[in-house]
Amino acid sequence: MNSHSVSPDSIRDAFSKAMSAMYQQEVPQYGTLLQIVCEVNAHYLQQYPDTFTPDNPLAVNRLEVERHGAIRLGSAAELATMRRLFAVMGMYPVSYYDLSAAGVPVHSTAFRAVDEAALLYNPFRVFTSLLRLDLIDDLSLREQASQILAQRDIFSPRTRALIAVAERDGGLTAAQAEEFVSEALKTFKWHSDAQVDLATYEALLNHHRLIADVVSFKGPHINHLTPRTLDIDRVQACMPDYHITPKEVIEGPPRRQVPILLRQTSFKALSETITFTDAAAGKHTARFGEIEQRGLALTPAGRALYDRLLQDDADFSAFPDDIAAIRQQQLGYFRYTLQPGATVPAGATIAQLESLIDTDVVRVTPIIYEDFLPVSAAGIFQSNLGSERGKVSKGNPNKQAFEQALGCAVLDEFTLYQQIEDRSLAALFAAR
Ligand code: OOG
Ligand code: NI
Repeated sequence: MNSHSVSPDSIRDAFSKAMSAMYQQEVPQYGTLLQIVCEVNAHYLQQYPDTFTPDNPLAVNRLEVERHGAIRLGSAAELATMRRLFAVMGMYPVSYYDLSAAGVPVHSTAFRAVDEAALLYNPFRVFTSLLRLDLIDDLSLREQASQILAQRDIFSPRTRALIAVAERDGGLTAAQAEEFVSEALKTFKWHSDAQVDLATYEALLNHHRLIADVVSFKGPHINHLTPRTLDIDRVQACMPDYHITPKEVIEGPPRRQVPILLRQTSFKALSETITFTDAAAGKHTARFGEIEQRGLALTPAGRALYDRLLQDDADFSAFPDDIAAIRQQQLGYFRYTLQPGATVPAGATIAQLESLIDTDVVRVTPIIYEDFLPVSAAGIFQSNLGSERGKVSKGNPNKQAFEQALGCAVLDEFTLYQQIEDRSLAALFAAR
Protein backbone atom coordinates (compact mmCIF):
# COMPACT_ATOMS: atom_id res chain seq x y z
CA MET A 1 0.00 0.00 0.00
CA ASN A 2 1.40 3.42 -0.80
CA SER A 3 0.95 6.21 1.71
CA HIS A 4 -2.15 7.60 0.02
CA SER A 5 -4.00 4.29 -0.14
CA VAL A 6 -7.22 3.66 1.74
CA SER A 7 -7.64 0.27 3.40
CA PRO A 8 -9.22 -2.57 1.41
CA ASP A 9 -11.55 -3.02 4.42
CA SER A 10 -13.01 0.45 3.98
CA ILE A 11 -13.55 -0.18 0.26
CA ARG A 12 -15.39 -3.43 1.08
CA ASP A 13 -17.49 -1.63 3.66
CA ALA A 14 -18.45 1.12 1.21
CA PHE A 15 -19.12 -1.42 -1.52
CA SER A 16 -21.41 -3.59 0.62
CA LYS A 17 -23.41 -0.55 1.67
CA ALA A 18 -23.72 0.68 -1.92
CA MET A 19 -24.79 -2.82 -2.98
CA SER A 20 -27.44 -2.93 -0.26
CA ALA A 21 -28.84 0.47 -1.28
CA MET A 22 -28.96 -0.59 -4.94
CA TYR A 23 -30.67 -3.89 -4.15
CA GLN A 24 -33.29 -2.24 -1.93
CA GLN A 25 -34.17 -0.02 -4.85
CA GLU A 26 -34.25 -2.91 -7.29
CA VAL A 27 -36.11 -5.37 -5.00
CA PRO A 28 -38.38 -3.50 -2.56
CA GLN A 29 -39.21 -6.74 -0.70
CA TYR A 30 -35.58 -6.90 0.34
CA GLY A 31 -36.04 -3.57 2.14
CA THR A 32 -39.04 -5.04 3.96
CA LEU A 33 -37.00 -8.11 4.89
CA LEU A 34 -34.29 -5.86 6.35
CA GLN A 35 -36.93 -4.11 8.41
CA ILE A 36 -38.29 -7.43 9.79
CA VAL A 37 -34.78 -8.60 10.65
CA CYS A 38 -34.00 -5.33 12.38
CA GLU A 39 -37.17 -5.57 14.52
CA VAL A 40 -36.64 -9.24 15.37
CA ASN A 41 -33.01 -8.61 16.31
CA ALA A 42 -33.95 -5.64 18.52
CA HIS A 43 -36.58 -7.77 20.25
CA TYR A 44 -34.10 -10.61 20.75
CA LEU A 45 -31.48 -8.30 22.24
CA GLN A 46 -34.10 -6.96 24.65
CA GLN A 47 -34.89 -10.50 25.75
CA TYR A 48 -31.25 -11.60 25.89
CA PRO A 49 -29.22 -8.49 26.72
CA ASP A 50 -26.07 -10.58 27.34
CA THR A 51 -25.86 -11.77 23.74
CA PHE A 52 -22.96 -9.46 23.00
CA THR A 53 -20.39 -8.79 25.68
CA PRO A 54 -19.58 -5.15 26.39
CA ASP A 55 -15.84 -5.67 25.94
CA ASN A 56 -16.38 -6.60 22.32
CA PRO A 57 -18.48 -3.72 20.90
CA LEU A 58 -17.54 -4.62 17.34
CA ALA A 59 -19.60 -7.78 17.63
CA VAL A 60 -22.74 -5.65 17.89
CA ASN A 61 -21.60 -3.49 15.02
CA ARG A 62 -21.29 -6.58 12.85
CA LEU A 63 -24.95 -7.35 13.28
CA GLU A 64 -26.04 -4.29 11.33
CA VAL A 65 -23.54 -4.67 8.51
CA GLU A 66 -23.45 -8.41 8.07
CA ARG A 67 -24.64 -9.42 4.65
CA HIS A 68 -23.71 -11.81 1.96
CA GLY A 69 -24.68 -11.79 -1.68
CA ALA A 70 -24.47 -14.23 -4.57
CA ILE A 71 -23.60 -14.08 -8.25
CA ARG A 72 -23.31 -16.64 -11.04
CA LEU A 73 -20.59 -16.23 -13.66
CA GLY A 74 -20.43 -17.64 -17.17
CA SER A 75 -16.75 -18.16 -17.96
CA ALA A 76 -13.30 -18.79 -16.56
CA ALA A 77 -12.17 -15.34 -17.71
CA GLU A 78 -15.01 -13.69 -15.78
CA LEU A 79 -14.09 -15.61 -12.64
CA ALA A 80 -10.41 -14.69 -12.93
CA THR A 81 -11.18 -10.96 -13.23
CA MET A 82 -13.74 -11.21 -10.42
CA ARG A 83 -11.00 -12.61 -8.18
CA ARG A 84 -8.87 -9.54 -8.90
CA LEU A 85 -11.84 -7.21 -8.33
CA PHE A 86 -12.62 -8.73 -4.92
CA ALA A 87 -8.93 -8.63 -3.95
CA VAL A 88 -9.08 -4.82 -4.19
CA MET A 89 -11.61 -5.03 -1.34
CA GLY A 90 -9.61 -7.53 0.73
CA MET A 91 -11.82 -10.49 -0.25
CA TYR A 92 -10.22 -13.85 -1.07
CA PRO A 93 -11.65 -17.15 -2.29
CA VAL A 94 -12.32 -19.58 0.57
CA SER A 95 -13.46 -23.20 0.02
CA TYR A 96 -14.68 -25.08 -3.00
CA TYR A 97 -18.36 -26.00 -3.21
CA ASP A 98 -19.57 -28.66 -5.63
CA LEU A 99 -23.24 -28.04 -6.42
CA SER A 100 -23.37 -30.63 -9.20
CA ALA A 101 -24.03 -33.26 -6.53
CA ALA A 102 -27.45 -31.63 -6.15
CA GLY A 103 -28.08 -31.30 -9.87
CA VAL A 104 -27.14 -27.63 -10.14
CA PRO A 105 -24.55 -27.20 -12.94
CA VAL A 106 -22.16 -24.87 -11.10
CA HIS A 107 -19.22 -24.96 -8.75
CA SER A 108 -18.50 -22.15 -6.35
CA THR A 109 -16.35 -20.37 -3.82
CA ALA A 110 -16.98 -17.57 -1.34
CA PHE A 111 -14.94 -14.38 -1.60
CA ARG A 112 -14.49 -13.01 1.89
CA ALA A 113 -12.22 -11.26 4.35
CA VAL A 114 -9.97 -13.75 6.10
CA ASP A 115 -8.28 -12.21 9.09
CA GLU A 116 -10.09 -11.42 12.29
CA ALA A 117 -9.69 -7.65 12.23
CA ALA A 118 -10.96 -7.51 8.65
CA LEU A 119 -13.94 -9.76 9.47
CA LEU A 120 -14.85 -7.50 12.37
CA TYR A 121 -14.56 -4.41 10.21
CA ASN A 122 -17.02 -5.76 7.68
CA PRO A 123 -17.70 -9.45 7.08
CA PHE A 124 -19.42 -8.99 3.68
CA ARG A 125 -18.86 -11.96 1.39
CA VAL A 126 -20.03 -13.04 -2.04
CA PHE A 127 -20.96 -16.63 -2.88
CA THR A 128 -19.66 -16.86 -6.44
CA SER A 129 -20.65 -19.65 -8.78
CA LEU A 130 -19.23 -20.57 -12.16
CA LEU A 131 -21.54 -22.15 -14.71
CA ARG A 132 -20.30 -25.59 -15.82
CA LEU A 133 -21.09 -25.96 -19.47
CA ASP A 134 -19.17 -29.27 -19.33
CA LEU A 135 -22.14 -30.75 -17.45
CA ILE A 136 -24.56 -29.95 -20.27
CA ASP A 137 -24.85 -32.92 -22.54
CA ASP A 138 -26.55 -31.14 -25.46
CA LEU A 139 -23.42 -30.22 -27.42
CA SER A 140 -25.00 -27.64 -29.71
CA LEU A 141 -26.58 -25.82 -26.76
CA ARG A 142 -23.25 -25.91 -24.97
CA GLU A 143 -21.59 -24.36 -28.00
CA GLN A 144 -24.29 -21.72 -28.41
CA ALA A 145 -24.09 -20.74 -24.73
CA SER A 146 -20.33 -20.37 -24.78
CA GLN A 147 -20.49 -18.26 -27.93
CA ILE A 148 -23.00 -15.88 -26.36
CA LEU A 149 -20.90 -15.66 -23.20
CA ALA A 150 -17.72 -14.96 -25.18
CA GLN A 151 -19.30 -11.81 -26.59
CA ARG A 152 -20.05 -10.07 -23.34
CA ASP A 153 -17.77 -8.06 -21.07
CA ILE A 154 -19.25 -7.83 -17.59
CA PHE A 155 -16.68 -5.26 -16.39
CA SER A 156 -16.64 -1.62 -17.47
CA PRO A 157 -13.33 -0.41 -18.98
CA ARG A 158 -12.93 1.89 -15.98
CA THR A 159 -13.36 -1.02 -13.53
CA ARG A 160 -10.64 -2.94 -15.35
CA ALA A 161 -8.39 0.12 -15.30
CA LEU A 162 -8.89 0.70 -11.56
CA ILE A 163 -8.19 -2.96 -10.74
CA ALA A 164 -4.91 -2.59 -12.63
CA VAL A 165 -4.10 0.63 -10.74
CA ALA A 166 -4.76 -1.08 -7.39
CA GLU A 167 -2.49 -3.97 -8.38
CA ARG A 168 0.25 -1.66 -9.63
CA ASP A 169 0.19 0.80 -6.71
CA GLY A 170 -0.71 -1.69 -3.99
CA GLY A 171 -3.99 0.11 -3.27
CA LEU A 172 -6.32 2.94 -4.26
CA THR A 173 -6.49 6.55 -3.12
CA ALA A 174 -9.74 7.74 -1.53
CA ALA A 175 -10.92 9.28 -4.80
CA GLN A 176 -10.03 6.16 -6.79
CA ALA A 177 -11.76 3.97 -4.20
CA GLU A 178 -14.94 5.97 -4.47
CA GLU A 179 -14.92 5.66 -8.23
CA PHE A 180 -14.07 1.95 -7.98
CA VAL A 181 -17.13 1.31 -5.79
CA SER A 182 -19.56 2.96 -8.19
CA GLU A 183 -17.95 1.43 -11.29
CA ALA A 184 -17.68 -2.08 -9.85
CA LEU A 185 -21.29 -1.91 -8.69
CA LYS A 186 -22.43 -1.66 -12.33
CA THR A 187 -21.32 -5.27 -12.87
CA PHE A 188 -23.87 -6.45 -10.28
CA LYS A 189 -26.77 -4.39 -11.52
CA TRP A 190 -29.97 -5.89 -12.87
CA HIS A 191 -30.69 -5.51 -16.61
CA SER A 192 -34.27 -6.08 -17.70
CA ASP A 193 -33.16 -6.21 -21.34
CA ALA A 194 -31.82 -9.63 -22.21
CA GLN A 195 -28.94 -10.12 -24.66
CA VAL A 196 -30.68 -13.01 -26.47
CA ASP A 197 -33.93 -13.45 -28.38
CA LEU A 198 -36.96 -15.18 -26.94
CA ALA A 199 -36.35 -18.47 -28.75
CA THR A 200 -32.79 -18.71 -27.43
CA TYR A 201 -33.93 -17.86 -23.91
CA GLU A 202 -36.52 -20.63 -24.05
CA ALA A 203 -34.02 -23.16 -25.35
CA LEU A 204 -31.65 -22.32 -22.48
CA LEU A 205 -34.49 -22.34 -19.96
CA ASN A 206 -35.72 -25.70 -21.13
CA HIS A 207 -32.34 -27.17 -20.44
CA HIS A 208 -31.90 -25.61 -17.01
CA ARG A 209 -33.25 -22.40 -15.55
CA LEU A 210 -29.84 -21.56 -14.20
CA ILE A 211 -28.27 -21.63 -17.65
CA ALA A 212 -30.87 -19.13 -18.88
CA ASP A 213 -30.15 -16.91 -15.89
CA VAL A 214 -26.41 -16.81 -16.55
CA VAL A 215 -26.31 -16.73 -20.34
CA SER A 216 -29.24 -14.44 -21.25
CA PHE A 217 -28.10 -11.27 -19.53
CA LYS A 218 -25.38 -8.65 -19.92
CA GLY A 219 -23.96 -9.27 -16.49
CA PRO A 220 -24.06 -11.35 -13.31
CA HIS A 221 -26.81 -9.45 -11.48
CA ILE A 222 -26.61 -9.87 -7.73
CA ASN A 223 -29.34 -12.47 -7.15
CA HIS A 224 -29.81 -11.96 -3.41
CA LEU A 225 -28.45 -10.22 -0.37
CA THR A 226 -28.62 -11.61 3.13
CA PRO A 227 -28.80 -9.83 6.48
CA ARG A 228 -27.90 -11.66 9.65
CA THR A 229 -30.60 -12.44 12.21
CA LEU A 230 -30.40 -13.65 15.79
CA ASP A 231 -33.69 -15.55 15.52
CA ILE A 232 -34.28 -17.06 12.13
CA ASP A 233 -37.37 -19.05 13.19
CA ARG A 234 -39.10 -15.83 14.15
CA VAL A 235 -38.24 -14.01 10.91
CA GLN A 236 -39.45 -17.04 8.93
CA ALA A 237 -42.73 -16.99 10.88
CA CYS A 238 -43.16 -13.21 10.42
CA MET A 239 -42.65 -13.05 6.66
CA PRO A 240 -46.26 -13.82 5.62
CA ASP A 241 -47.53 -10.98 7.88
CA TYR A 242 -45.59 -8.67 5.59
CA HIS A 243 -46.89 -10.37 2.42
CA ILE A 244 -43.59 -12.08 1.75
CA THR A 245 -43.63 -15.79 0.88
CA PRO A 246 -40.82 -17.72 2.57
CA LYS A 247 -39.34 -20.95 1.23
CA GLU A 248 -40.85 -23.98 2.96
CA VAL A 249 -37.98 -25.01 5.23
CA ILE A 250 -35.01 -23.44 6.96
CA GLU A 251 -31.79 -24.96 5.63
CA GLY A 252 -29.04 -26.24 7.90
CA PRO A 253 -29.01 -27.47 11.50
CA PRO A 254 -32.08 -27.18 13.76
CA ARG A 255 -32.57 -24.57 16.47
CA ARG A 256 -30.19 -25.35 19.35
CA GLN A 257 -28.83 -23.94 22.62
CA VAL A 258 -25.42 -23.54 20.99
CA PRO A 259 -26.04 -22.53 17.37
CA ILE A 260 -23.66 -24.26 14.96
CA LEU A 261 -22.63 -23.46 11.40
CA LEU A 262 -25.29 -21.66 9.42
CA ARG A 263 -29.08 -21.65 9.16
CA GLN A 264 -30.68 -19.98 6.15
CA THR A 265 -34.01 -19.26 4.59
CA SER A 266 -35.17 -17.03 1.75
CA PHE A 267 -38.26 -15.58 0.15
CA LYS A 268 -39.30 -16.83 -3.23
CA ALA A 269 -37.77 -15.17 -6.27
CA LEU A 270 -39.75 -12.41 -7.97
CA SER A 271 -41.21 -12.87 -11.42
CA GLU A 272 -39.82 -9.91 -13.37
CA THR A 273 -40.62 -8.52 -16.79
CA ILE A 274 -37.79 -8.66 -19.30
CA THR A 275 -37.47 -7.78 -22.98
CA PHE A 276 -35.60 -9.82 -25.55
CA THR A 277 -33.48 -8.67 -28.48
CA ASP A 278 -36.37 -9.39 -30.86
CA ALA A 279 -38.56 -7.04 -28.76
CA ALA A 280 -40.65 -9.89 -27.34
CA ALA A 281 -41.52 -9.51 -23.65
CA GLY A 282 -41.26 -12.27 -21.05
CA LYS A 283 -40.84 -13.11 -17.39
CA HIS A 284 -37.75 -14.18 -15.51
CA THR A 285 -37.43 -15.36 -11.93
CA ALA A 286 -34.02 -15.14 -10.34
CA ARG A 287 -33.82 -12.53 -7.64
CA PHE A 288 -34.77 -13.05 -4.03
CA GLY A 289 -33.90 -12.14 -0.45
CA GLU A 290 -32.38 -14.39 2.17
CA ILE A 291 -31.58 -14.34 5.88
CA GLU A 292 -28.90 -16.17 7.79
CA GLN A 293 -28.19 -17.06 11.39
CA ARG A 294 -24.60 -18.00 12.11
CA GLY A 295 -23.18 -20.15 14.87
CA LEU A 296 -20.06 -22.01 15.92
CA ALA A 297 -17.46 -22.98 13.29
CA LEU A 298 -16.90 -26.76 13.42
CA THR A 299 -13.63 -28.66 13.23
CA PRO A 300 -13.24 -31.37 10.56
CA ALA A 301 -14.52 -33.89 13.18
CA GLY A 302 -17.51 -31.70 14.03
CA ARG A 303 -18.26 -31.16 10.38
CA ALA A 304 -18.04 -34.88 9.63
CA LEU A 305 -20.54 -35.53 12.45
CA TYR A 306 -22.85 -32.80 11.12
CA ASP A 307 -22.70 -34.21 7.58
CA ARG A 308 -23.39 -37.74 8.82
CA LEU A 309 -26.38 -36.65 10.91
CA LEU A 310 -27.73 -34.59 8.01
CA GLN A 311 -27.77 -37.75 5.92
CA ASP A 312 -29.31 -39.82 8.71
CA ASP A 313 -32.73 -38.15 8.51
CA ALA A 314 -31.38 -34.89 9.91
CA ASP A 315 -31.65 -36.13 13.50
CA PHE A 316 -29.16 -33.98 15.35
CA SER A 317 -29.71 -35.28 18.88
CA ALA A 318 -26.28 -36.96 18.78
CA PHE A 319 -24.56 -33.59 18.36
CA PRO A 320 -23.69 -32.27 21.87
CA ASP A 321 -25.46 -29.04 22.68
CA ASP A 322 -23.35 -27.42 25.35
CA ILE A 323 -20.05 -25.64 24.95
CA ALA A 324 -18.16 -27.81 27.42
CA ALA A 325 -19.08 -31.06 25.66
CA ILE A 326 -18.40 -29.62 22.22
CA ARG A 327 -14.95 -28.50 23.40
CA GLN A 328 -14.15 -31.79 25.08
CA GLN A 329 -14.96 -33.69 21.92
CA GLN A 330 -13.08 -31.10 19.83
CA LEU A 331 -16.02 -30.54 17.53
CA GLY A 332 -15.77 -26.74 17.30
CA TYR A 333 -13.33 -23.81 17.28
CA PHE A 334 -13.17 -21.42 20.21
CA ARG A 335 -11.58 -18.13 21.10
CA TYR A 336 -9.82 -17.95 24.49
CA THR A 337 -9.62 -14.55 26.17
CA LEU A 338 -9.12 -13.22 29.68
CA GLN A 339 -12.21 -12.70 31.79
CA PRO A 340 -12.58 -8.96 32.52
CA GLY A 341 -10.20 -7.99 35.34
CA ALA A 342 -8.48 -11.41 35.45
CA THR A 343 -4.79 -12.13 34.83
CA VAL A 344 -3.00 -15.32 33.92
CA PRO A 345 -0.70 -16.24 36.85
CA ALA A 346 3.04 -15.94 36.20
CA GLY A 347 4.52 -19.18 34.94
CA ALA A 348 1.20 -20.58 33.72
CA THR A 349 1.34 -22.45 30.44
CA ILE A 350 -1.20 -23.82 28.05
CA ALA A 351 -1.16 -27.04 30.07
CA GLN A 352 -3.17 -25.17 32.73
CA LEU A 353 -5.80 -23.98 30.25
CA GLU A 354 -8.60 -26.19 31.60
CA SER A 355 -8.08 -25.11 35.19
CA LEU A 356 -7.89 -21.45 34.15
CA ILE A 357 -11.24 -21.90 32.45
CA ASP A 358 -12.70 -23.64 35.51
CA THR A 359 -11.50 -20.85 37.81
CA ASP A 360 -12.99 -18.12 35.60
CA VAL A 361 -9.69 -16.64 34.53
CA VAL A 362 -10.10 -17.59 30.88
CA ARG A 363 -13.28 -17.14 28.94
CA VAL A 364 -14.30 -19.37 26.05
CA THR A 365 -16.38 -17.97 23.17
CA PRO A 366 -17.40 -19.71 19.97
CA ILE A 367 -15.67 -18.67 16.76
CA ILE A 368 -18.44 -17.86 14.31
CA TYR A 369 -18.71 -19.80 11.05
CA GLU A 370 -18.00 -17.49 8.10
CA ASP A 371 -18.54 -19.91 5.22
CA PHE A 372 -21.35 -21.78 3.47
CA LEU A 373 -22.88 -25.26 3.33
CA PRO A 374 -23.18 -26.94 -0.06
CA VAL A 375 -26.37 -28.87 0.77
CA SER A 376 -28.03 -25.70 2.08
CA ALA A 377 -26.81 -23.70 -0.92
CA ALA A 378 -28.34 -26.30 -3.23
CA GLY A 379 -31.63 -25.98 -1.31
CA ILE A 380 -31.55 -22.20 -1.78
CA PHE A 381 -30.80 -22.56 -5.50
CA GLN A 382 -33.58 -25.08 -5.97
CA SER A 383 -36.26 -23.18 -4.12
CA ASN A 384 -35.66 -20.29 -6.48
CA LEU A 385 -34.94 -22.06 -9.72
CA GLY A 386 -37.17 -25.08 -9.51
CA SER A 387 -35.59 -28.48 -9.08
CA GLU A 388 -35.25 -29.72 -12.64
CA ARG A 389 -32.38 -32.14 -12.42
CA GLY A 390 -32.55 -34.74 -15.14
CA LYS A 391 -30.26 -33.17 -17.70
CA VAL A 392 -27.21 -32.43 -15.59
CA SER A 393 -24.47 -34.99 -14.95
CA LYS A 394 -24.42 -35.33 -11.21
CA GLY A 395 -21.76 -35.63 -8.57
CA ASN A 396 -18.88 -34.41 -10.59
CA PRO A 397 -16.67 -32.12 -8.51
CA ASN A 398 -13.73 -30.59 -10.34
CA LYS A 399 -11.83 -28.40 -7.93
CA GLN A 400 -8.79 -28.41 -10.15
CA ALA A 401 -10.65 -26.92 -13.11
CA PHE A 402 -12.25 -24.35 -10.81
CA GLU A 403 -8.90 -23.25 -9.40
CA GLN A 404 -7.43 -23.11 -12.86
CA ALA A 405 -10.24 -20.78 -13.95
CA LEU A 406 -9.84 -18.72 -10.78
CA GLY A 407 -6.10 -18.39 -11.26
CA CYS A 408 -5.18 -19.54 -7.76
CA ALA A 409 -5.97 -22.16 -5.13
CA VAL A 410 -8.93 -21.58 -2.80
CA LEU A 411 -8.07 -21.13 0.88
CA ASP A 412 -8.91 -23.88 3.34
CA GLU A 413 -11.60 -22.76 5.81
CA PHE A 414 -10.47 -25.09 8.63
CA THR A 415 -6.95 -23.66 8.54
CA LEU A 416 -8.36 -20.15 8.91
CA TYR A 417 -10.46 -21.04 11.99
CA GLN A 418 -7.56 -22.94 13.55
CA GLN A 419 -5.37 -19.86 13.13
CA ILE A 420 -7.89 -17.66 14.95
CA GLU A 421 -8.06 -20.16 17.84
CA ASP A 422 -4.27 -20.57 17.98
CA ARG A 423 -3.69 -16.82 17.96
CA SER A 424 -6.11 -16.28 20.82
CA LEU A 425 -4.19 -18.86 22.90
CA ALA A 426 -0.81 -17.40 21.96
CA ALA A 427 -1.96 -13.90 22.96
CA LEU A 428 -3.27 -15.21 26.27
CA PHE A 429 -0.04 -16.86 27.34
CA ALA A 430 2.18 -14.14 25.86
CA ALA A 431 0.26 -11.38 27.67
CA ARG A 432 1.45 -12.29 31.17
C1 OOG B 1 -26.35 -19.03 -4.55
C2 OOG B 1 -27.05 -19.87 -3.54
C3 OOG B 1 -26.14 -20.17 -2.36
C4 OOG B 1 -26.19 -19.52 0.08
O1 OOG B 1 -26.43 -18.64 0.92
O2 OOG B 1 -26.01 -20.70 0.39
C5 OOG B 1 -26.16 -19.12 -1.32
C6 OOG B 1 -27.18 -18.64 -5.73
O3 OOG B 1 -28.41 -18.81 -5.72
O4 OOG B 1 -26.58 -18.13 -6.69
O5 OOG B 1 -26.16 -17.94 -1.54
NI1 NI C 1 -27.15 -16.91 0.06
